[in-house]
Amino acid sequence: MKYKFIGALIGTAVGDASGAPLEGYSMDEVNSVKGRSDTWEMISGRYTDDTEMMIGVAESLIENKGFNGEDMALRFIENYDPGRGYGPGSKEALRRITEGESWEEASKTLFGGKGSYGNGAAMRIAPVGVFYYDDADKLREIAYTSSHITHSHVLGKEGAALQAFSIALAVRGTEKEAMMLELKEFVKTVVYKEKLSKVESLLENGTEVSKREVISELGNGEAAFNSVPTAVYSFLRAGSFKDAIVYAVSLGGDTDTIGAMTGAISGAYYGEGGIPEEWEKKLEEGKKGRQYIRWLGEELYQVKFCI
Ligand code: F2R
Ligand code: MG
Ligand code: MG
Repeated sequence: MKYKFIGALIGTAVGDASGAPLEGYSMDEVNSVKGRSDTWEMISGRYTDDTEMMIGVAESLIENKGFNGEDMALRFIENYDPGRGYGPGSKEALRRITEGESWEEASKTLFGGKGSYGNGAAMRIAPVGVFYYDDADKLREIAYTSSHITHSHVLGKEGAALQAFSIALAVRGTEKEAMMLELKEFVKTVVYKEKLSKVESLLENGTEVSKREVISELGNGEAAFNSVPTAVYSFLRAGSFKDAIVYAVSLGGDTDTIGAMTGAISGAYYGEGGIPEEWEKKLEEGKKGRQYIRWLGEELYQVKFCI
């Protein structure tokens, strides 16, 4: 179980770093840069906003032994490094909180008052998925409220909850074949129900499915509903952590984020031992690098089971 907690966090960072140099590339551009999928390696170990925000979520859950919105928002602000490539909505929400707005209010005014449905809440959710893996209602509540710091649109929050619940099922060791049914029962919005039905049909068609069809049916963009189902599909169709990440990144588009989310689910499912050692070792070191992320996974496990 401990290695599943660590796996989800390190998996986020490895998936993020694997996709980061290719973010925004089309599928054809990715494949011309990376070549044959069986020879893929990580180009760089530098992570982006996806992992930096995930670190903030983990730090806050550990320190508070559960969710504390004000503290989590402060962690995001303390860790914020613009060089990691943040989405404009998240940047604006954090700026507003820095200037004194409450974490409950700051995200509500974004995008003409509709709030963000970007994937920025889902990409950072791994610590919530592992910490609340055994309680689906609590997991949904904390996924929604932690998302709200930057993402107040229901589709942004629901994307984060779907991603967190996928991670929870992976922690529980649910058979892949049984996951689809659980996920379809879990989601509440029509948009995600329809996307999960598409995931199911694509899986039924097995290896016949082209990447172009996957991109057209599920998406590969920055909206949560165009990337969380794609990560779930990338995990479910693959037989290993490595295959899942290589496939997710090969679709192009929001490669770091689809990589991070696929890595979180796969890391929780296979455990840290399923992550290629050379990929994990390539992750950046430094103050909040590889060793620190591993430590956060261990601490989350300690807080969950040993305190
Ligand atoms: N920002 C980036 N990548 C671009 C820069 C990378 C470059 N390499 C660099 O280093 O500078 N990546 C990160 O952003 C994505 C997560 O975004 P988040 O946090 O959800 O931000 P935001 O702005 O809230 O949402 C993203 C976009 O979605 C559209 N959108 C969201 N809500 C909308 C609404 N209600 N109506 C219309 N559009 C909406 C907008 O286009 C948002 O900008 C990740 O990829 C992460 O890696
Ligand atoms: Mg990113
Ligand atoms: Mg991204």
